[in-house]
Amino acid sequence: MENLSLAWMLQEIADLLELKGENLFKIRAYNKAARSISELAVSIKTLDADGKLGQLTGIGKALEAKIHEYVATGSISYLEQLHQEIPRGLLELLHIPGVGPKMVQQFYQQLGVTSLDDLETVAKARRIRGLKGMGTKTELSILRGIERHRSGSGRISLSVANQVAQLIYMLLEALSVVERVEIAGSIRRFRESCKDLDFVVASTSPLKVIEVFTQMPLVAEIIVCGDTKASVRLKTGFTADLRVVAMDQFYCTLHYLTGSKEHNVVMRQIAQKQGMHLSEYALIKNEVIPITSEVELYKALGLSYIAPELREDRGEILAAQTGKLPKLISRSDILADLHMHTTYSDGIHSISEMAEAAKKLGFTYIAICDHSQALSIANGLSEVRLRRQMQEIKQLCNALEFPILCGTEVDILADGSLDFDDRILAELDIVVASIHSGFQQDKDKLTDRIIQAIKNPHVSIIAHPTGRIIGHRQPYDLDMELIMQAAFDYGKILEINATPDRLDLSDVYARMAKARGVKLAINTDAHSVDHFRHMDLGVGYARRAWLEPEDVVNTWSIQELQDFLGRNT
Ligand code: DGT
Ligand code: CA
Ligand code: CA
Ligand code: ZN
Repeated sequence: MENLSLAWMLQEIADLLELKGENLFKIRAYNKAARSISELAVSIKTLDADGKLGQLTGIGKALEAKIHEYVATGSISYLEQLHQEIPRGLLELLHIPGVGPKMVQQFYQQLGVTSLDDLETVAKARRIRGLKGMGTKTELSILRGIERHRSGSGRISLSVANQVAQLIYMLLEALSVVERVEIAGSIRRFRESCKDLDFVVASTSPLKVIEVFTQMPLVAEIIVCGDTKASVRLKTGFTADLRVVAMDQFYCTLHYLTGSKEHNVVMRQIAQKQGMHLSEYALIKNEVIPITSEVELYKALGLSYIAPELREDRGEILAAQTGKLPKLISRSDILADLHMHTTYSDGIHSISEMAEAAKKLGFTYIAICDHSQALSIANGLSEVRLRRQMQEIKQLCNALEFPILCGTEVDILADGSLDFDDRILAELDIVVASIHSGFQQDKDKLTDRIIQAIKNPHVSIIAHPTGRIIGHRQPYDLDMELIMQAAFDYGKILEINATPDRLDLSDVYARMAKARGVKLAINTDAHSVDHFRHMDLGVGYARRAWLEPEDVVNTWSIQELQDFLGRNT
């Protein structure tokens, strides 16, 4: 709980410093600290108590003092001071494409703009074109940007939504008046981005639950506060909805609020056809039919249980009627993680640290795939360093009694060739290939680059195939039909990269791959031991693609995988 709110505060400091036009290094330091703290597996309180804050990467003396202050007092006086200097509304302006800190300063100082609404007003009043370096074009693009920002690009990534939801869940669960609580909505369905958080609670004292919910420290503003529902805007910027019902309504309400809306509509029709009525609170046939689980609700309608990840009206209801639902993969099916980085390239833990952590988490083997030489910003490996790493991995396998596959994440270069010679690729246990540059090429060129990589006999997996960064970068313009056909023809694996802002392949493409007989890998692409937990996210997301254990190579033993790759050692 502490880690996340601290990370938010540090990020806010970084953003405010940017608005002030402060030194770039200082801003980056706060950015980095926010990121690394949000990814930590241990509580910042524990680290502080053990005097270990200084050992965190990227945390210098000044930051350490502020973290210490936060642990001791729950706030950071420096942040409060910055808030006194800079109006809160200005931060939101930075979300408008093309609007940077310098522009925001001009809007604030010369036009008195302190919010998005203000900015819209001055743009419509044609006052922006009068500012130095700006014109009618700027004005128009700002208006368009504001419109787009408001029309729902404001979705949050699943992993952020889920982290905050878990905090609120724990808080509600701890209340003695709460009989049951569940997270519902798009988070429960593992959608890659979410508009808000949804909670369902069973309680005989709804007012008490609502009081606690609306008074949480995380709440910035109460939007709705009724007898059975509440809606609040959190300090994190997004909203959280709560519904409190009686225990005998809980499962119908949970089902309704889990959605999706499209799934609910079909469910209601199915009920109607059987002379029943399904509402947000109950299933009724003349009188209320008692429902004590979601399994029972589906059964009452003649359906087998449909997992939340499938509830998108993508054929799941027909499958549930005909006994054709997939036997979905689950976290316990996963034996290995096949894509991760170490200190050899841009990871922050050593090979042995990664291996030890993976072993502890129950993985039975891993593959180390550090970056190749072309990716110099990530300290990519030369052939010489890769050879040295291969040696070290061999020794560590024996020392740790834990199988580690020696691999690489080789760059697919702009012309479609690979960043290492076939000669050295042939010596590796596994080769992950991916694009990190030249995204702006046209569709044919990009598709061809990936297909060339697929055709290379040494390549095993194509990593994060479409290159999307959720909320920041659209997928590359690719012909996925051709890519999947090639992957099938050449027996190559496509990755579902479980990095929270990637989730790439998407659920839709992963399902398409399965349908075409292409195998998938779910990999964390971990750059530290803390990232292994993203495997849960990757598996949940893979369930949205209807994947079963047999579709996913991480469920195979090391021998089965090596047989598939044709590299028996
Ligand atoms: P989101 O918030 O956009 O990421 O997606 P959801 O699915 O969490 O949507 P949300 O929070 O608006 O509503 C939660 C669930 O409530 C939704 O999945 C299904 C149910 N629901 C909301 N509005 C309607 C509606 O108009 N009709 C039906 N049948 N269900 C609805
Ligand atoms: Ca929602
Ligand atoms: Ca909602
Ligand atoms: Zn990687």
